[in-house]
Amino acid sequence: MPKSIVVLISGSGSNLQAIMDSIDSGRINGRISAVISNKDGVFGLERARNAGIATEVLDHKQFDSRKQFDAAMAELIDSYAADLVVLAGFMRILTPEFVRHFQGRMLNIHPSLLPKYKGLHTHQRALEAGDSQHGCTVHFVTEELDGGPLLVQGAVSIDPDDTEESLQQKVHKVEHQIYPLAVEWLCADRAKWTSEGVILDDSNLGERGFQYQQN
Ligand code: NHR
Ligand code: GAR
Repeated sequence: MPKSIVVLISGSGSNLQAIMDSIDSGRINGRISAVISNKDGVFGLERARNAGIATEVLDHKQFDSRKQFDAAMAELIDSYAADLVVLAGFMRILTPEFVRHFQGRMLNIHPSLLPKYKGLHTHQRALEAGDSQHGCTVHFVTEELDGGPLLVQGAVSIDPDDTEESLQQKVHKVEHQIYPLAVEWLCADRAKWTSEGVILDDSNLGERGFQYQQN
C-alpha cells in the first residue's frame, strides 16, 4: 500500500514541490493526502492545489495557545490517516505532546549540517563563523528543537564570495535532492528510527546519518 503523507508548510513550498515531483516520477511509494499551512496565501498552497492535492489552512493566530493549535493540527493530520508527516519549511515550534504523537514518523529538513546551527538564520551564522562548509539535514522530529536523530545530510562548500542569498540557493538545491530521498526510504520501509539509532537497509547510519554526495 502506498503510504499516506501529510506535508506541513509555512511558505513557498519548494521542498514540497521536489517531493511531489519525485512521487510523479514513481520513485516514492506514497501519495500526499494533504498539505497543511499555518499561513494563508503562501505559494506552497498553490503548488498543492495545482496538483489536485487537498489543502488546509490552520492559522495559529486563531488559537489561544500552542497546545490548542497543535491539538487541532494533530486531529486534522489524523483525519488523513498519515503514515508520514513531513515538515517542509514549517516555522512553528511543536509541543512535546504533538511530537510524541507522531514520533518515528515525522521528518524535518533543517538548513545546516546538524548538530551545528540549530534554530534560525543558519546561513548567516555559518558565514559569520568563517566555515568552509555548510549544508542541510533531514532528521526525525523530537521534542528537542532540531535535535532529533539524523537521517541524511548533504554538504556544500562555502566560497569566499558567497553571500547569505547565494549560500541559501546552493543549500536549497541539495535540500531538493535529499528530502525526496529520505521520504522514498521511509515510504519503502527501508529507513527507520529504532532504539539502536537510525537504520537504512541493514546498516546503522550512526550519529550524522547518511552522507549524501551531490552529483
Ligand atoms: N518542533 C519540535 N518540537 N522539534 C523540532 O525539531 C522542530 C519543531 C518545529 C519546527 C523546524 C525548525 C527548523 O528546521 C522545526 C523543528 C521554527 C523555529 C522557530 O523558532 C525554529 C526551528 C524550526 C522552525 N519558530 C518561531 C516560533 O515561535 C516562529 C518563527 C516564525 O514564525 O518565523 O515557533 O529550523
Ligand atoms: C528551507 O530552506 C528549509 O530548510 C527551511 O526553510 C526553507 C523552506 O523552503 N526550514 C527552516 O528554516 C525551518 N525552520 P521551502 O518552503 O521552499 O521548502
